[in-house]
Amino acid sequence: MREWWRDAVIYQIYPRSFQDDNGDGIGDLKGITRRLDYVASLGVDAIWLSPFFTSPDKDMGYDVSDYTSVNAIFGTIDDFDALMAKAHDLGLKVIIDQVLSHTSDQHPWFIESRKDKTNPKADWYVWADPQKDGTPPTNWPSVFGGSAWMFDARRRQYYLHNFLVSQPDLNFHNPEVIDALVDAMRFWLERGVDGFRLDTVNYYVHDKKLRDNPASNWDEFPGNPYEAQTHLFSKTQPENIAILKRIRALMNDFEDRMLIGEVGEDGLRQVEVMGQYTSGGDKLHMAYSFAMLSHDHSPDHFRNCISEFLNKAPDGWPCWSFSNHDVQRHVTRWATTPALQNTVARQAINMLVSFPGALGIYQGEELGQIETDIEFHELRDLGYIDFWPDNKGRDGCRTPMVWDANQTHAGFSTGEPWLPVKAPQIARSVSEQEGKSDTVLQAYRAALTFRKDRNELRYGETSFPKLPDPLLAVARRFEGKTLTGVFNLSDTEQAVDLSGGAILAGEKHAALDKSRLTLPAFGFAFVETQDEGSAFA
Ligand code: TEU
Ligand code: CA
Repeated sequence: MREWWRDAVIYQIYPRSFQDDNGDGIGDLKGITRRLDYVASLGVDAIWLSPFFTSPDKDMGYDVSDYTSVNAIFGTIDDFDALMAKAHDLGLKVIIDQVLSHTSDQHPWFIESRKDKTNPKADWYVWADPQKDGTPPTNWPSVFGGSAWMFDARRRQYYLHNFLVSQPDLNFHNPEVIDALVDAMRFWLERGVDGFRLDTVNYYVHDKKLRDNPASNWDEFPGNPYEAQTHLFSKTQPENIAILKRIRALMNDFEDRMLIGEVGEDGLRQVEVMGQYTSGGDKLHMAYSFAMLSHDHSPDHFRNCISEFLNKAPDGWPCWSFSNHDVQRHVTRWATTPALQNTVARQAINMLVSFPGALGIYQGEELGQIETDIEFHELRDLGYIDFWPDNKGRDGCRTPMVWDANQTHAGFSTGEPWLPVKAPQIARSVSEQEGKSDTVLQAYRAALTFRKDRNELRYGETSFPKLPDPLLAVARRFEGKTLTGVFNLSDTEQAVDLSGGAILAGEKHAALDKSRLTLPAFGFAFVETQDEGSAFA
């Protein structure tokens, strides 16, 4: 039998915003446990929990100050065990986030490391002397803007932080660091977690020689900006492979566990690194793609993301998703008018289930949730504060789940929620959709059931019959049958002629008259054909 993760649908839970149980306005583990029946009812296979570890929450848990304890605002380790037991009872696998690339500056390791140059943890982080003129050791940029180096007055050295200043990077050239991280991971494996999502897995190792990244005018790589990306010295170094193998060996000591690495790279470099990290069966099981988190909603884009991966990494494995806690919600990104938001949401899940590999769903997208407008006084995510208001940070996709439109704060909390619960979001509550046909929630359940029922979508070989823009066709062929998803990625009606013998299957937002398939704005349909037959005339 095929491993469980290969075609798993993974539901991402952002603990702060899922369900508050004790009324302090912040979601918690008990709250999640309470809502797991709902999660299972969607037909997903696994949950991925964003970090719930002890943390000062400068980056909302992605700045860990103790890898093996539960942040008191989320509950206790007993609450976690109870959550996992309930999830397993419901047949849900539990994947937890591991933020290994950096710690919080409040982690005891860093507090010790920064004391002087000789303490036992002195080399656990990436310390380097200033250049002669006092400037940072390299030109490496932080993802959140500015230099990736911060000067520390006490050591009179710079330390590396690829993200916030309060997220110092661990030194993966030091074997003691890797041992300590492996121990922390073993702790959770022994507790029974089914897998890890490895945060920023391509940032673990930096260039030991501290060479500058090439200039951003790409002069060295004429005509090919993607080529230039391979020469960044701040991330994705060759030594990373050995570390992934070490972590994989740990996983192999346990049964049926899985590693999914978050690979954030630009352009074609994305599929290349995803392939490198998942091929060979001795590194990551799969890689979480950033490619479809973008504004690009063109047929070419989706076709390229997938076919590039299949071509470049035939034995690698992808996980696709459209939304997560770092990006604007896809309905907001892709709907051309508010009236089409639900239509886009319905099309999106049907498109997602047509893709080969594992799939990720971000809490609330099954409601067709849209980005929340955030005012400055409501801002909590400080990552992009230097860019306000051009970049309003990531709070707009992190506002609480809306359960019941008739309860205070839509049933998320009896207290004041840490991020606002606003009317446009409340209108999409579970209570407004549950039990009704013609809702986004119903479309999600139907699409996930369809994927479970149809081996073509789970195991089928993938090809992309060429249709004129703005139509996308994704064909999945298995044991003599082909299911072809057809998607109109525009807000104007499109039509296509089906071949003789083609029939429609599953949900649709389209009309068939004789052989003519008409797809309204953001419409879709699945076409079933036998043998080698093409779906289109
Ligand atoms: O996000 C990683 C992230 O933001 C980068 O991968 C970035 O988008 C990319 O490299 C651009 O090229 C993860 C978490 O999901 C996020 O919430 C955290 O803030 C971040 O790591 C730091 O831990
Ligand atoms: Ca709480």
